[in-house]
Amino acid sequence: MQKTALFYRSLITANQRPLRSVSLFRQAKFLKSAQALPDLPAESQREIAFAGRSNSGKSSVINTLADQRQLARVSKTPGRTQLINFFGLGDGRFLVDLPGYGYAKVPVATRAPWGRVLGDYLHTRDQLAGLALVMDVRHPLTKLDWELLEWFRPTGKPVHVLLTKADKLSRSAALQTLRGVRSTLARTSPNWTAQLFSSLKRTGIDDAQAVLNAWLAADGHEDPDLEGLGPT
Ligand SMILES: Nc1nc2c(ncn2[C@@H]2O[C@H](COP(=O)(O)OP(=O)(O)OP(=O)(O)O)[C@@H](O)[C@H]2O)c(=O)[nH]1
Ligand SMILES: [Mg+2]
Repeated sequence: MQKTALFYRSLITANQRPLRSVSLFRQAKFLKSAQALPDLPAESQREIAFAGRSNSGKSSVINTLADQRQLARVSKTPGRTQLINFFGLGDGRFLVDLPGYGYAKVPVATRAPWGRVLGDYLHTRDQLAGLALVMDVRHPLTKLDWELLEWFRPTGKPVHVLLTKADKLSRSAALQTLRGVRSTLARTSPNWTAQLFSSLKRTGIDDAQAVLNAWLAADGHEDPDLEGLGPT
């Protein structure tokens, strides 16, 4: 009798337990690469874009969040991601891997149109819920990062800075950088936040997913699947 009661209680607990945020990102599947704004998928209802300098680690962040090794293409050669790559999470939600900026060896003729497409995407894409801005923790807030932030600011949408490759610094140096970046961002906009991340060491995943999940919950309503997943 007692065993039966325990069995039913375990069922209820399992039902009430919120889905781990990780399950949403694990569903990521490549949908398409877009070269221009008309190519953007119309079926997207809500998406998060990953921007940042070339080689900062954007594609690696997406792979780490999705817990998949080769979802987004990672390379030692800067400028690898050259198209706007869409990864579906189901239910009209997407992660978007953007081409990196600041890679000087890309010929200007190639860079200029990309600048335009990216700029227009960031300004006009209604479905874009927020921007995950990836920076190498050793080189945060470069001039080009500020140009992007200033470009994005008029949208009023949130920005979450992922200071990645945190494994390259000692813990105390990384934390010192984080404190500096946070206070600089807070002086500029109340909805710009930052955290440490490492794709190599798989650190910062829970914090990043909590922020991104909240953005993906449609229209600011709490997604019932994601309840209780506040920042850790
Ligand atoms: N040590 C360390 N290396 C990393 C980390 N994340 C990425 N890298 C390395 O940094 C390089 C660039 O990573 P990508 O993820 O391809 O960077 P990206 O920003 O997508 O680059 P582009 O698409 O060229 O703009 C690769 O050699 C990765 O293995 C990290 O957290 N720690
Ligand atoms: Mg990339």
